[in-house]
Amino acid sequence: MEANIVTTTPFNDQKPGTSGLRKKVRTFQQPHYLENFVQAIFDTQDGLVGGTLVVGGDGRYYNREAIQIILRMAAANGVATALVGQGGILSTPAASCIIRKYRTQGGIILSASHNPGGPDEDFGIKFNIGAGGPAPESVTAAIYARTREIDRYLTIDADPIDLDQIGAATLGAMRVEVIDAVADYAALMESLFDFNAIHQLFNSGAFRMCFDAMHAVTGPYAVEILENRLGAPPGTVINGTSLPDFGGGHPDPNLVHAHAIVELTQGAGGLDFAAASDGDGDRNMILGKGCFVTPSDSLAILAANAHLTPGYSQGVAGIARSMPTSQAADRVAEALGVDCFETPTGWKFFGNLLDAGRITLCGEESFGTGSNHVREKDGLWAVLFWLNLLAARHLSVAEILGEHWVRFGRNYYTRHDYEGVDSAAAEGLMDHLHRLLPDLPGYQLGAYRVAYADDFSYTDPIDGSVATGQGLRIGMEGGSRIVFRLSGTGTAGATLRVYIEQYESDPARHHEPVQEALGPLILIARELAQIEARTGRNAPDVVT
Ligand code: VG1
Ligand code: CO
Repeated sequence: MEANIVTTTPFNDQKPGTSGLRKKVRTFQQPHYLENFVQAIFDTQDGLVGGTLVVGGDGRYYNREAIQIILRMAAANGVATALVGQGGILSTPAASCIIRKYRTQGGIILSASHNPGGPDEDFGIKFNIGAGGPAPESVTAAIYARTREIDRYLTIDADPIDLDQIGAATLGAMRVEVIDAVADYAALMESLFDFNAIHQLFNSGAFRMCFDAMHAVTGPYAVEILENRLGAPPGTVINGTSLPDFGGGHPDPNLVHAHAIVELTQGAGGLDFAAASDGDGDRNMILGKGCFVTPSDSLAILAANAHLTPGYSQGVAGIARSMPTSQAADRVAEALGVDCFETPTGWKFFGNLLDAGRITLCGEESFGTGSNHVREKDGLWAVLFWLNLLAARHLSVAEILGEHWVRFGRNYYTRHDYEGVDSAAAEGLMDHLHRLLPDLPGYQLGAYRVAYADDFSYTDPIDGSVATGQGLRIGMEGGSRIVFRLSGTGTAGATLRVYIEQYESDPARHHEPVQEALGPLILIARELAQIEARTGRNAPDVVT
């Protein structure tokens, strides 16, 4: 079948952010908008011609339409085979799993992750490379450069593929295989964790949990793994039906947006364990009875206990965390005698370290944890890891957490987000801080003396690539830190993220309310950045 060559002109706003291109649905629905970006992928990723491409998304509004457009374009561009998740669904970690397992040349994942969905909300697209992970900056830069000069794209005339029936079909000269979206991922999880021990934990009758899929992509994965394979009681997974608008909510597993399960763990009758995942299934929130495990602590705890699980019985080769993530993992790495890497925000920066075998586990403060099993962060994986630990150690979540702090000290940690801030005001605030940086070292801020202040840049230890402008760090003597950055995943205005951390070695002081323990540093951050004067906000929108 002949490809149609469609004339187009560039859009000037197709630069991928922290995790792909995210825009309002209506932006993507403009004529040629999605097509231009997709063609830029095909024009720059030669391996796809004659190769295999994985396609799937988080099921949000416009997912199915986008997949049909992408499949027709893939056929026109000479892709030999497309593997598509049934119903157009693939969680982000499942997509990574499938790209790797079938040794494909890459994948296109349709998701705006934790951002709301629906006709007036967000959509997103990103390209993952053959190793299974998000495209590194060199690739996203090439795709972006291509979008700036694109003048045509290729497609074919063809009827839509039936995405709901598992099986093979042809589209032009391309083979399309609609595959089970869950099976390969579930098999991978079964190979990593002690499913018998977790099964027994559920059977004991003394353990009650809840998993909130937030009406997003993890519903079918969680039902299959937790309820069908591990024997958790039916109803353990709540909000398990994927909906195109996520039921109108923010599919963001944090203390604010997943508040319902926080309440389920409170009080005398509280659940022993609760967890949630986000829109595309790569984030996780971990709760125990009356307690919340910060993602930074979770990474450190998984690393310290990894040897108790079958998949990581050899221990960890190294750990990496994104720069704003607390330094709790660094202490574990030191105790284990392995390297700990500090990378810029975004999972794409972990790929080379994982591929090179330099790290086994990695994580971000933004509810992201993962390992070398795929090349994305993985929500359900983290939940299963915790369940494996609970089953192996016969301790509660709070006991594991408390014991970890006694052994390693506690890194008190919080993130304050100011959302929908005027972009110029946010840039002005960052410029202002930038100008302060050179004078800060040695300066006394309240009870803290500044040890260093810089604009974080990172040189990849494997390929030497350099990423600059990755956030402003102000480090105090003794290890406390304040970090400022602007979000790279939003679709309207700017989001200012302020990350605050303080180390406490004394176990007698490990149980203070977090916002109080960090109160003085929070105040310093607000004043230093002139947040209220510059943004008009006297409090953050989201505190995690
Ligand atoms: C946020 C998080 C970052 C994460 C990214 C993608 O980015 O801070 O840690 O990697 O989202 O996660 P930003 O630039 O908004 O701070 V997801 O689950 O949205 O793909
Ligand atoms: Co996500």
